[in-house]
Formats: sequence, C-alpha cells, structure tokens
Amino acid sequence: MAVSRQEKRRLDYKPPLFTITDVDLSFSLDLTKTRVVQKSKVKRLTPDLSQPLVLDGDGLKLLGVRINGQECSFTETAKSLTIPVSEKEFWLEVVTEISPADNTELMGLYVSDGKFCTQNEPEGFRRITYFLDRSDVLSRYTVHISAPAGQYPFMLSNGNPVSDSTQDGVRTVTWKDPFPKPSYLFALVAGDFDELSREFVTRSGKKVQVRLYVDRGMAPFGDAAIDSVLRAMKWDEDRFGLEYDLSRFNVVSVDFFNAGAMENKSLNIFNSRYVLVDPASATDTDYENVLSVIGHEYFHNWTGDRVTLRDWFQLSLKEGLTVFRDQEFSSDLGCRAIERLKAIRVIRGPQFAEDSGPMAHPVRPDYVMEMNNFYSATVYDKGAEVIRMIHTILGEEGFQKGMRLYISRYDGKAVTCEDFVSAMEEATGTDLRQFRNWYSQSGTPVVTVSMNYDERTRKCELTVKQKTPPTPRQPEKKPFVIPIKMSLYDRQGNRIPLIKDGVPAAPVQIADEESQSWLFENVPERPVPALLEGFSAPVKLEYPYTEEDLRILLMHAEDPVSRYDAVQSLIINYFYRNAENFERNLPFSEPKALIEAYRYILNSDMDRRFAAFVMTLPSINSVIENFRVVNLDAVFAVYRHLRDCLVIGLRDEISRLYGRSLQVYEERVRTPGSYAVTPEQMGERALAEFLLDFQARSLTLSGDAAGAAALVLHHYRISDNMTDTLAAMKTAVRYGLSSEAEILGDFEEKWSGNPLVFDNLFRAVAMAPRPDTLNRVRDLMRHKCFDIGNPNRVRALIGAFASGNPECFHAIDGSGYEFLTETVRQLNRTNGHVAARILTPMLALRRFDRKRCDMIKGCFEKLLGEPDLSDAVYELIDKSLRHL
Ligand code: B3K
Ligand code: ZN
Repeated sequence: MAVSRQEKRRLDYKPPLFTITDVDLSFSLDLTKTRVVQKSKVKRLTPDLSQPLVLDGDGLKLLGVRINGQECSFTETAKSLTIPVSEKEFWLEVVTEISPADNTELMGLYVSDGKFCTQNEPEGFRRITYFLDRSDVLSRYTVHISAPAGQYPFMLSNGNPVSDSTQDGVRTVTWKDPFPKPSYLFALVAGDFDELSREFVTRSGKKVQVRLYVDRGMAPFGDAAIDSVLRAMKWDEDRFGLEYDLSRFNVVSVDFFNAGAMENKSLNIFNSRYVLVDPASATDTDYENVLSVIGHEYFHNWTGDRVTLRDWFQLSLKEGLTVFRDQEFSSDLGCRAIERLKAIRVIRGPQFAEDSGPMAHPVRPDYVMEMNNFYSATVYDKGAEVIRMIHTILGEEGFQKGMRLYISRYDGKAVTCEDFVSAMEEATGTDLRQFRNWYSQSGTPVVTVSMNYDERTRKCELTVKQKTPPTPRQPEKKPFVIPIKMSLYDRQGNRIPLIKDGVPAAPVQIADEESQSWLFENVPERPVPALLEGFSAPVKLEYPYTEEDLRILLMHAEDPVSRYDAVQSLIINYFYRNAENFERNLPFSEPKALIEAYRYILNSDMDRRFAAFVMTLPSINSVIENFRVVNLDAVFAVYRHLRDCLVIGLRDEISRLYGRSLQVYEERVRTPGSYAVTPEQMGERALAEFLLDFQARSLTLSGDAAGAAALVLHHYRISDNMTDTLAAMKTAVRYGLSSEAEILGDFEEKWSGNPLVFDNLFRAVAMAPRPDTLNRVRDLMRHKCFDIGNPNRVRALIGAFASGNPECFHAIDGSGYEFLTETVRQLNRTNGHVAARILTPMLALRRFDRKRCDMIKGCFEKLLGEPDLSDAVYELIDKSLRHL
C-alpha cells in the first residue's frame, strides 16, 4: 500500500480529461501470479492534445503497455502510469501481474479462504490494473476469467454470462455488463460454492434468476438471505416503483471482508456475517441484519449503481439515501418503532461522538486524506436522517415525485448531493436552499426550547433556539432547517390540538433561525410538550422537563419515540445530578422517578420488545455524549449505582416477571421446532434477556451468587436458539458467575468449528466490565478461532473491547490504550483500514482528564514513529492531535 499524506479538497474537483467507454478485461487466475490484460477504448474529453493520459495504480507489477497495438513510452510511479499520447480516441492495452494471495488489505482482487473475490470501492480497482479509477468514468465491461479446468467451478463477474468454454485444459468464462459503470462497481469471484437458486418475476413480467453462493456445506444457512433478496426486489417495486434491470442477480458470501457487503452491479459480495443464518446459530438481530443488509445492497442497484457518484465527497448521495431506503424496508416489513429506536441509538451513540470529535465532518465532507475513513456514521446514518428530514418536509408523495425525477434525470450519470436536492426541489416546488446546510456543516445542533404559558390568554409560547458548537475548520455555523414534529399534552395525557393564528397548525414545525417563537392558542392549561417526535431531526434537544412531565409522556404520548425519550431523559438527568455528586464527594441520590417509570413499564401491556428497548440502559458511550467535559470515573460509578438501584428497587417485579418469562419459554421449547423469528417471540426473548440480567444481579446482590449462577445455567441449558443462549452467556460472563466456565466450555465445544458463531464468545468476554477482561482478551487472541487477518475476528474481539467496554478500555493504568496501540501497530502492517477502524475510541482524547489524555498522546506518538504508517491511521491521529 502506498502512502500519500495528501489531503484532497471537494472544491478541487475537475472533470476527467479522458474517459474509458469500453473495457475488456482478461484474468488468468493464479494465487500469486494473476495476469490481467486490459484493453480499453479511451476517449479524450479535453481539446488540449498535449495532455498525457494519467492512470491510477497501486502496488502493480507492470508487464506491458500499448497504444493502438504499438509499444509506447510511459512513466510509472508508485501510484500512477503516465502515457504521452496525442490521439482523440485510441485503444489502450495494459498488462499487469498481481498476487491475490498476498493481498492482506482485502482491497482489489484477493483470496478469501481459497476463493478469489474483489472489493474495489472506493479505490481498489487500481490494485488490479492501471485505470481511470474514479467514479465519474463510466465504462461498459466485458470480462474473461480463465483458470485450469475444474479448479474454480464458479467464475463470476458483473452482468450476464455470455460464454463458457474449455481449451487445452483452460476454462474461460465471459461476462458482459450492458450498463456502463465506474470501476468501483466491478467485481470478480472464482471458487467452489454451494449454489442456491430462486426466480423472481418483476412487475412487468421479466424473469430474474437469483443466485446465492455460500461456502460448501453451508446451503441451509443461505435460505433467509436469498428470500430477503426476493422481498427486497418486491418492496422496491411497491414502494419506489423501481424494478430490477438484468436477468441475473448474484450474491456471494465470503469470510474475509473489510466491510459489511458491497453492491457491485448484479454481483453483490457479502461478508458471510450478513448472509449465513440458521435457527440454531443466529440471533434475532442476526436475522434482522441479514434482511436489512441484503436490502441495502440490492437497493443500491438504483441508488448507487444506475445513478452513481461524481466523486467520493458525494458518498452520502448513495449511502444516506440507501440507508434511508433499507430502514424503510425493514420498517415496512417489521416493526417501525423498533427500527426507529435502533437508528436513534446509532445517531446518539457513534454519530454524535464522531460529530463532537476530531473527525467531525459534514455529511458531504470537504477534506479527505484516506477515503476509507469516511465510510462513517455521519455519511451513512446522519446522511439517512438528512434524507428522512427531506421526506418529513415533502411527505411521502412529494418525496416519491422527487425520486422519480432524480432517477429519470440522472440514470447512467455520475452526480452530486446537490443534484439530488435540486431534483427534490424542482419536483415539488419546495425551496431547500437553507436546508442544504445539513450537507455542508458538521456538528450536532443543540436545540433549546423554553415555554411561556399565559393562563389568562390561554396562549402557549415556545421559544426555540439552535446553536451548533464549533467543529474542525468550521468555527461558525449558520442556522439549520430543523423539522420539529411535536404535540402538546394536558396533565391527563390528552392531546391538545395545535392552533396557530386561529387555524390548525401542522404537527411539523420548522425551526430555521437562531432563535424564534411559536405561539399556540387555545391551550387550556400549561401543557407538556412532546418535542422531536419520531426523532424528526438529528439534534440534541433540551427542555426543562419535570419528572412529572416525563411521567405523563411515558404513559400517554402517542409517539413511541416520545415514550422512549421520556425514560432516556430521566436517565440522563440522573447522570447529570450524580456525576456532580461524585465530584463533590456527596452520596448518590435515589433514582425514585426511574424506578417508578420502570415499574410502570413492567406492569403495562406495552409491546415486550419495545419495553426491553426502553429499559435497557443506554451505552456508556452515548451517556458520555451528554457531557462537554467527561469525568469518566464519575460516569462509570453512576452507571453501576443506577443499575443496582433499579435492580434492588424492582426486585419483586423482576423476580415475578422473570418467572413468568421462564414459564413461557419452557413451555415453548417443549415443542421442538417452535422457535421462530416472529415479532411475538422476539419480544419475549428481548424482555427475557433484560429480566435475566436484572434477576441474576438481584440474586447476587442479596448474597445468593450460587442461585444466580444456577439460574443462568438453567436458562442456557434449556435454550433452543442463539438469542437465549447468548443472553445467558453474556450474563454469566458480565457478572463472573460460577457457572461461567461450564457455559463457555459448552459453547466452545459446540461452536469452535464455526468462527462466525464463535465471535459471540469473543464479544461476550471482551465487553464484560471486569478487571480480568484485558488478560482474557489477550488469551483469546491465541485461540484457534482467532485470526488477526480476518476483520470479523478483529472487530469481535478487539473492536468490541475498545468500543464496547469503556470501563476496561479507559482503565486508569493505561493498559487498554497500550493494548490497542500494540494491536493497531500490528494490523497497520497488513490491513491499514481495519487498523484505523478500531482506533476510533481513542480519538476523543480531548474530552478526557489530563492523565488519560496524556497517555493517549503517548500512544499516538508511538504510532507516528511506526514505519509505513497507513494514510488511514495517520489521518486519524493527525486530526486528533490538531484538535487538542
Ligand atoms: N458501498 C459499500 C461500502 C464499501 C466500503 C469501503 N470501505 C457497502 C455499502 O455501503 O453498501
Ligand atoms: Zn451502502
């Protein structure tokens, strides 16, 4: 991997001087000496004939270059090939040799467990051949894949298969993709697989052959994934009117993959984590992830492939939009409220953290050194929230009108976020000028609302202020357009109609000034406002709710997010109060209002999964986001205290309800095969997991550790599915119960042959807030299932420790930081992108105390001294140090 240390600027975009209209690629596959012959039809786009052709490359062995069949002169550097040529149109031939088996970066063509596969987004294609490797050069591909006959039963590329022949013991398969595409969407796969097959008939009656390729012997694990493809195809027709456009759609599952999956045109390549599921080995969440990731990649066919990006700064054009689409897909097919809460947790956790840290960037970034660092929560998840706000403002009908215009106008083109927004404006006659600030400004706006109620005039005035803190390179911010969906409730929990200027007011009010007021009339009493219903904008909202206000919202708000947020506010307020108590050496207060809220939830007939979601404490990382300067020790102490107070305060309810839950569970498992991923059962399991954790803790706190161990072991033993199995395993590990060894031993015996499932054990151990966790993590790095070359293993063990176990990771002796530094150093040599990913939890050093901050600085200095530090890691450290 070549390093550049060069930052690119969005505003420096220049259209390409040349384009490649057609490309013919021939691969002679070999593990260490794959020969790639590229024949391209190149067209000059600039009238200036003195401009040479400059191609991108990375780590290539060049064997030959010809222009129009003639040898020619050229200059090769580590990252480019420059060919002086004066023709307007010509044929270019480039021959390179690459070694897929040595490709540990997993970018370009590499070998995953004996199978060839590719990952070319964003800039992997240049590791295959010299090319105009940029997303605004769209070419028609013909691909020939050759290998000794019988070696790789399946040889796949984009588009349709056109020939398959064997000559002199060499088999050659040819694929042709009729749709011009950028190089990042090119894909090749070769290997032996189990093949699953289905047919989909599009609404206009075209037949599509859908194929899924999984490791040999894993076919039974592929059913849910291939069914999800068909559901996605149908849903995109029904909701967006978008039909599949080829007669073949292939999905391949591989074990070594940097990301979750990749939307290569008609040949999606997936991390096996998001494909392989079966009732015995997958959790409910695993099943949901398969549906949403399969949907996501499929939906890219229109939003990403047919309409693609002008440049990488526009990444959110396809990612924000496609995340929005996959969220809608999962919501339409499953439970909308739960899907919304899942998205909110990502925004309030990793996205808010990113937006307040050194890597804060706008949804459409302006400066990028290593593009792989920008596949971020901001570009994806905040990007999806930005699309959701447009949807909220325009309504479903207006949004779909905008989508139709966007797709029809830009089909086959490489475009920008700006093009998307103007299509939305034009189709609906809406002015989104100021709305565009969401694309250009980073940072999380803080919206502060206050209320003035006049009993005499029955008028209720809400003053709404917004302020966005400074972020790197953006000291000042202009006001955003913030859609605030809201209701007013009376003290009995009845909705008060919104009336403004004598007429009914829309439920979505727009805040678009630094400060503004909304006057509601005919309000019979001082109301309780439900603000930001459905989390209608990715902002932090502050309103001086009393505990009584929050109780009313929890019990009566119609919007599920408002009910959830009522509890979240109680929790955060508790943290504020008690972090201060901690600092002043005062005793912690009793979380009375929270205990009451939990008691209400436990005794209500609320949807069980929703209830479990509401009662599961937010992650420590998202709690931290509510503090400007964080006293980590205070947060850790309050967290433990709060949990134990809830456990003690709710002892009777928990014990009774866990008993009920166990009874339902025992009854069900008596009927073999009764396990199903239905909303009812998922609800039961989610609530059972919450109750099991509290019940085990409750027994431990009352001195019955043996009882807790036995309870958890029983839960583990009767489990017929991975969700319940893991609930038991995580509880045993978290609290160090004496049944832990037996559970881990049994799990190991059952699952050490299946590394994807074994990752659950890595995660459980790595995330346990125990003093011995780091040593256990180190031991597990020597386990036969661990492989530092496989990103899934790294994320499950090391990533989970660093980002999912703040108590151990931020240990005051610095052991967590040192461990991560060592690992990043080691990983940097083989896979710089994965190394950068797991470094993230260390970036926010500025918010921590002096001691921790200095220790992290020391770690960064060590890394900066490392020879060949990847651009990816360098960029993160450099930005963090500048941010201090
Ligand atoms: N577009 C790919 C992401 C590629 C990641 C490169 N580091 C998957 C997706 O978002 O659909
Ligand atoms: Zn995507």
